[in-house]
Parts: sequence; structure tokens; C-alpha cells
Amino acid sequence: MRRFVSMKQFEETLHEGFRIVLSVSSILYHEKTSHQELIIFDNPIMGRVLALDHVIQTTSRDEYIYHEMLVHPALVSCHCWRHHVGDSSPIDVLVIGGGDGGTVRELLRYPSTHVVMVEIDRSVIDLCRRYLPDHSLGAFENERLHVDIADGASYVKECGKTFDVIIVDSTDPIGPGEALFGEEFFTHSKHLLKEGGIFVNQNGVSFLQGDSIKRTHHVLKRLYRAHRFYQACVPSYVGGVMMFAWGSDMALHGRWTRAQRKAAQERSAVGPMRHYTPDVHQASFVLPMDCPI
Ligand code: AG3
Repeated sequence: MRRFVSMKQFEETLHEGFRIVLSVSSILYHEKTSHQELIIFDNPIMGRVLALDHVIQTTSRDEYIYHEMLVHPALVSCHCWRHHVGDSSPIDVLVIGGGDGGTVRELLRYPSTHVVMVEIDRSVIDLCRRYLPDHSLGAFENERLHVDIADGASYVKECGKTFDVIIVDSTDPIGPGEALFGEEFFTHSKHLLKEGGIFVNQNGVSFLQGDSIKRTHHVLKRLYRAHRFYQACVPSYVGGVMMFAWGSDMALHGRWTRAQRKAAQERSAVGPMRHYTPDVHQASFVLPMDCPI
């Protein structure tokens, strides 16, 4: 078997014929868990890096861009909708994947969120708490978070609960992540959404993973009245901008007042946001002509 990580360098194998290589200053952890091969190493530019099955998942340097953009467009829109219909009950969020804790950290900024996180691989949670503690920043100790170690695809079929927002923070559509891009998963997820609910997932990079983006779009079009994509540039995910899919039966919202945003940041124990702003939110839904969808 070819080794993709040595004491000197890590080579990502996601795209055939297009490789990113990162130098390795030290390997902190390397094992085959019961689900995937997990590597945590340090790189002089990106900081601490987590790779699963030889694909970079997150780095301490740029994780905030991905996690803020995965979470806040949906949460802000959900708040706008709740405000509109006069509903101030807790916001129930389902996270599929997200074992490093970055997504739940961002979700728990909002005092009214209650989160169920379904992660297939317990080792990801345990090792990220140890080696990437700033991702979760104490989120795993928060009583508003409930963690289930389970397969997300089966969970959405069987759980019987409903949610205001579903966020899929998965790997790419290969290996354990594949089922999370299938029509069946998207359909079951839709059935778990409350009225006005929002579904968001990561869909890879536009330039190199256009086929998967088109497939997702095809299914979301059938399921949701508002089916959109939005984008963010996350340097660790090379080959175009990162695309996030959006499905909802509610019209696209997102104009949060400055006061609301300030309040959410001030109440947060995790420090201010660094990437997301209401203008970035609006702009991220503007797609160029050569976008795959
Ligand atoms: N999961 C998304 C990784 C995407 C990698 N794909 C790529 N480079 N095209 C990130 C998990 C962070 N919580």
C-alpha cells in the first residue's frame, strides 16, 4: 500500500490527477479507526490538520471560514423566520457528522439552539477534543448539545424527531460520507424539517466536484421550493470555491439587523465571528455564470 503520509509530507488523494501536498512538521496521531483512516499533523502554514481517508477535513488556520459559513446563513435565516412568525421557542438543530466540533461551537453561540449531533465515528470526537480543542471550545460539555454515535443515514430514517435546521457537516461522497449525498438521505432529512425549516450541506469545490453538486441540485429541486447554493473560499479545500447546498420551503431570508448580530456575538463565550457578516451572507448566494448548477 502506498503511504500518503510520511514524516515529511502529506498528500491528499481526493481528486484524480490533481494533488495537494502539505509538509508535515510532526504527526500527532495516525490510526485506522473502525470507519476510516485518521491523521492529525502539524503544518507550518495551516496549523494543525485533520485528514480522513487522505482528504483534508479541517485545519486550525481556516476552519472558522467553513464552520461560520456552514452554520450562520441558516441560523440567521431561521431567526428571521421565527421573528416573522412570532415564535421564540428553542431552535432545534440536527448536525450530521461534524465530529471535530467546529459546527456545534458556532451553533451554540445562539442561546436558543438545542443541538443533536450524529457522528458515525467516536474517535473523531475524542481525538479532536484532544488535538484540536479550539474547534469545539467546550461545546461537548454544553448541556444544549446531545451527541449520538450513529450512522447519519440511518438516523434520519428512524429518529422520528423534527428540527428547524439540519446541517450536514460530512466528508466527501466517498467512503462513510457517500450515503449522505444520496436521494434517500435528502428525502428522509426533508421529512424531519419543521415548517420553515432549512437544510444545508457541504458539497465540495465547484470546479472539481461539479458532478456531485449537480446531483445534489437535481434532488433538492424536487424536494424544496427554495433550492439554492452558496459559496465560500476555504483555502484548505482546493480546486474552486466551496459550495454549500440550501433547501427550504421558506423563501430565502438573511437580513439580520446589526443589533441582532451584535447581540449574538456579545452573548457568546467563544469570541466574535471572523468571517460571516450579513453582507457576506447576501453575497455568498451570488453565483458566477460558470458555476456547475
Ligand atoms: N468536511 C468537509 C471536507 C471537504 C473536503 N473536500 C474537498 N476538499 N473538496 C469538513 C469537516 C469540518 N467540520
